[in-house]
Amino acid sequence: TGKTAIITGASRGIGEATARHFAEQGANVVLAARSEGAITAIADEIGGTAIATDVADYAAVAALVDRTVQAHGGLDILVNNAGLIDPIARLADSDPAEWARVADVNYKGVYHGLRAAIPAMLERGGGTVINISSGAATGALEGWSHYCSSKAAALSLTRCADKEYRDDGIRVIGLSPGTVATEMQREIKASGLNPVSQLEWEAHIPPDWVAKGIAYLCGPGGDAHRGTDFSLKTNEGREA
Ligand code: NJP
Repeated sequence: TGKTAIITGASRGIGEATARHFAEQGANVVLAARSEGAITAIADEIGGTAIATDVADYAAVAALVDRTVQAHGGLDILVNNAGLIDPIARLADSDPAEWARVADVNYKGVYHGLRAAIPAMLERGGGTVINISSGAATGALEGWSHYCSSKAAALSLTRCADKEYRDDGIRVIGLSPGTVATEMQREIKASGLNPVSQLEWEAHIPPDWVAKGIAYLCGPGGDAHRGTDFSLKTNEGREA
């Protein structure tokens, strides 16, 4: 209650569910994504603020943090949730620009968030950064080289950042959500590759469960998981 939180990738899926849950808990919620219409509509509904942001653009992420600090007097929580997997393709079929774009969002986007938020959190005397990770960070799936390697790099950032700021009251925690019922799973299924893409919709975790996991990590429960990936599982006990 009363905390200020930025959630990236808040236009749909896990990010939207997290924005809604945080608002219900009484946080000042700042929604960031590229789809300005979508985040504005959600922000109007939940009493939050929408700031159109491409996380691949550092200047945009820095402006997002600055505007949040100006509006709310500080920043307590950053959820680096924005991510993409499309297009899924085996290495020899991949397009170099599209491959690099996934790294720009899933990996560099997390760095941009950390780089912009940490000074504001130091000013505040502490804070929590949640990086939405994946079982793919430590796994290998056909056609997912861009996604697995970008999530592995982001997990390394989680570890490094938590270590650097451990004594400054800033916690950096990863969360691997398992397979979640969002647009991303529709894209995975459409690719036709890998057993994980054959799952029925009902086998996926509802996005609001993930939102509650994120809220748990932002409270005292997160202390035990800093610098690591906290893993949610599907209701069949399967990891992503
Ligand atoms: O995906 P989806 P999820 N700048 O496609 C935004 C991870 N994860 O909710 O910009 C800013 O419904 C995009 O907004 P827009 C996954 O890797 C998932 O499932 O308007 N935002 C949208 O709001 C990701 O890190 C599963 O297009 C950008 C959001 O990202 C996180 O969970 C499993 C952006 C994507 O919404 C949320 O994914 C797992 C940019 N450049 C990890 N590019 C799963 N679903 O099963 C995209 O292990 N966005």
